[in-house]
Amino acid sequence: MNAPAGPALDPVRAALDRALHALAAVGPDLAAHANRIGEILWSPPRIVVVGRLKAGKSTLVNALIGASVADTAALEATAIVSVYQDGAPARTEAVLLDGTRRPVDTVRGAITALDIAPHEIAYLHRRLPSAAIRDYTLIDTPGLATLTTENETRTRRVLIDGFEQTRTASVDADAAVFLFDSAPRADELDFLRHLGFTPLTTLGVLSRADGFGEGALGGRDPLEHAEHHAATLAAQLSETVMTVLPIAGLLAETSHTGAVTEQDTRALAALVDIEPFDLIDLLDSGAHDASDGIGAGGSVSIEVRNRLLDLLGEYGIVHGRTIARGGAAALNDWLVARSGVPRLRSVLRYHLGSFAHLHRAGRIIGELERLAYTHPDRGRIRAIVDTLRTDPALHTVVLFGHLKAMLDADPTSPVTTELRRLIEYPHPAAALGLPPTATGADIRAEAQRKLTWVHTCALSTLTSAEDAALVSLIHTYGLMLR
Ligand SMILES: Nc1nc2c(ncn2[C@@H]2O[C@H](COP(=O)(O)OP(=O)(O)O)[C@@H](O)[C@H]2O)c(=O)[nH]1
Ligand SMILES: [Mg+2]
Repeated sequence: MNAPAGPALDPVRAALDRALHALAAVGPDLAAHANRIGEILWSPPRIVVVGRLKAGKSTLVNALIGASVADTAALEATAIVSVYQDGAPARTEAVLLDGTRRPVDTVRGAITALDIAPHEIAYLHRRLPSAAIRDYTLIDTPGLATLTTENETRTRRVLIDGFEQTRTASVDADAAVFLFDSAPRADELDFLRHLGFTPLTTLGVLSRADGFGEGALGGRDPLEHAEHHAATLAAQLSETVMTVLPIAGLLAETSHTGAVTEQDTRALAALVDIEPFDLIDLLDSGAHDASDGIGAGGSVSIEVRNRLLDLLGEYGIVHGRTIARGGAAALNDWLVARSGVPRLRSVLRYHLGSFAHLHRAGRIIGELERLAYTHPDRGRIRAIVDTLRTDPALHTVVLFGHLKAMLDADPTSPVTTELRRLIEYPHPAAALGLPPTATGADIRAEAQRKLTWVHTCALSTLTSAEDAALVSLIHTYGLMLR
């Protein structure tokens, strides 16, 4: 295993790495397995972007990567799952259904020609030298309930069917970003449940926030309105997503790919004196339609107006005019701030990212357990897995595995709620549902009370998932008592 040199390993990785070394020492064929599993350990967690066609998935992927690499136009390419991974040189391979890989031509990130039928392609593996995807690999999907049912089949094949069959094809994702406008529909939530993520590894994104509610020209600021709506949705969907963030994907893509020029900014600033009604006329006069409406302010050509609309949308034009007086850099800063991406990045990195790491550690334990069932040397492998599962460093990973099993078996059980809180909050007081002011004595008393409760639950469990979870909970509260 090629462990990267550098800062000390985090304890979870160190424990997994020890287990893989122990596995490799058992026999030559197990060394190959250890290397294969090690690839999961040493590559960043994988975050899949899901949602309806035109929800804004590829736009958001472009914004996060900081370059227009994900197609938002060519239908052919949008119908395929794309995996974006940090790496140099920039290159794209088509991974076919039978596992073979074929190079695909690109020019500055964009696919120029795809001479393979989309139905033969499992996914496109794209490598780009980009610091933005160093911490996590992004997976863009065609979306569900799309134009054709074929697209949906392809998404399902990689995300759901492929889940069981192609664990080693490294398409397995560790967390999901789920995009929707207004509110997610029943079929979308159903699809999401099939992906098998937990609320801790699923982030909701309310997309197109710049056009939310009455839009840019309405009485209420759409971003502020979207913020409010996102908070309501987060509360309603708390059993599905960790939170919901509003994102203006278009503003995000434009600002993060550096598409705005000084010339654009001057053209925008020139609109600053146009009266609101005239501006509405100007923007409404059939965008992208060269036949009418130069307009209202008289100060902008159809071409310029269309370019500004493509870059900024109505919201960016209406509200960015005064900012534009300060120049392109000021406009770009404003767009970044309004896009919602800085907060999204921070959630991806510190919240979703940390739970994605837990998920990935669980995947590695799952791989080892599969070997412990199937390999002739199962006794020695079983011992390695047992050592790993009882390692204190992996305690949260083990609890996370129980949470996943309980979400399947009995999502509304109080045991499920308990597991989620223990994983979500590292500090004992919060993990027990106590206020931060709780004293050591309060914590011990609460842990004792929970321990009694768990023992009562254990007398009448409903599922084997619950049986197993309770054993771990008894251990957890026991540790807190000490
Ligand atoms: N105004 C606005 N347009 C957006 C936003 N996100 C995406 N779009 C536009 O919606 C269209 C579809 O977006 P795309 O990212 O291809 O959707 P996908 O099918 O989910 O990948 C594109 O023309 C985008 O420019 C947004 O936040 N605001
Ligand atoms: Mg797309």
